[in-house]
Amino acid sequence: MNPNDPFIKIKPYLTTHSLFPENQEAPIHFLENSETPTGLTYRRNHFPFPALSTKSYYLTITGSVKNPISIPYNQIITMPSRTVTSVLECSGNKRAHFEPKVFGEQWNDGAISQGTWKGVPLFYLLQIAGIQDSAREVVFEGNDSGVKKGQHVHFARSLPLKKAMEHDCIVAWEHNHKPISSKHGFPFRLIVPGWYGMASVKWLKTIRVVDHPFTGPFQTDDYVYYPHKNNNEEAVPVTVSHVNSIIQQPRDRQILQSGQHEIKGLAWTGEGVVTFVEVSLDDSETWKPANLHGQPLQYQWIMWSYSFLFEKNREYSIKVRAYDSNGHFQPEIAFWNWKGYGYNAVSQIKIKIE
Ligand SMILES: Nc1nc2c(c(=O)[nH]1)N[C@H]1C(S)=C(S)[C@@H](COP(=O)(O)O)O[C@H]1N2
Ligand SMILES: [Mo]
Repeated sequence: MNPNDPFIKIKPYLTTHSLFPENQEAPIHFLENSETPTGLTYRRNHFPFPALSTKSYYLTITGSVKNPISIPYNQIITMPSRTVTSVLECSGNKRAHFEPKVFGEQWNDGAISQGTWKGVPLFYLLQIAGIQDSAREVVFEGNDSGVKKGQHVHFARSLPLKKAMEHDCIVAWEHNHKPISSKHGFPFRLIVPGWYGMASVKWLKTIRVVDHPFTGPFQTDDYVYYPHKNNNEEAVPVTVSHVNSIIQQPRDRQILQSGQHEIKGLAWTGEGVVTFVEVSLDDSETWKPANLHGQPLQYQWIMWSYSFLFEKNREYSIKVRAYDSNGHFQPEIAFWNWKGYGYNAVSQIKIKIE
């Protein structure tokens, strides 16, 4: 069998954690600098997939607004649009690396993908409905539902009004230049670039403006950093994605021949842009700058690489950390919280040279 034969397809797949609901990781070690193909985009779900059709689909905007409205699908997709290419990372990404370990989906490094989303800015829809002066937050309700802590609930999340009015928050109907696929939120999905994935509500059906803080279970129970093991004091909501990176090549515990090898991977951040990435081959004693491939762009990951001459009969630990334009960088030890969100410690692998 010739692996270069164009009729033999050799390609990466998703890694399955659960099927009902579906939770699968992207093959992050094999993703390119560009858009993640839809079929390789990670999947993170709390409930079974809803079955929806565009024929009678309306998006409702209600609550503390002057003109509550329901807008049909066909009308929404003719509205002024904005296109954003953005990383979407689950706040539980890399949870499996926490020490001490925490309960929850044991994501490794692949609960993240990059995609291009097209939709109408949320502020445009909110202006049509007319926000009342008492408004504080905007609640987004998905069409999927199930039982959570003994109660039947829909997946729902809120944004502070100020965040909701930012121009890059969109109600998308296209993903990677096609109608959003059924698993990723068809027909409408909120996209909040720069925030962890839970903010980007799939299968959006209702936008409700409220004059009080929203307290649904996915807002005040899940997606909260609880820094203490035995109590819920000093809780902070999960919002912006932390600066982070991954080493794609070599793979952890790989055995290589001596000589020059390229270390490469991706780096990203939620707010601002990645400014530089550095590599250490001596357990954090000295750090050398990696090459960044291209210009860092807001919301997008950037490829980095570093070439090194590896000596025979040795083991190497390779560490990588990214910095962003807001002065944030990956810490040696991640901020531990008992629900296991926002892991972004220095990326680290070990390799052996024969
Ligand atoms: N309606 C709805 N929206 C949702 C979710 C969900 O379960 N239901 N999961 C959230 C979480 S936690 C993440 S990380 C992303 C995952 O998006 P994806 O499956 O398209 O990658 O969607 C978010 N939006
Ligand atoms: Mo998530």
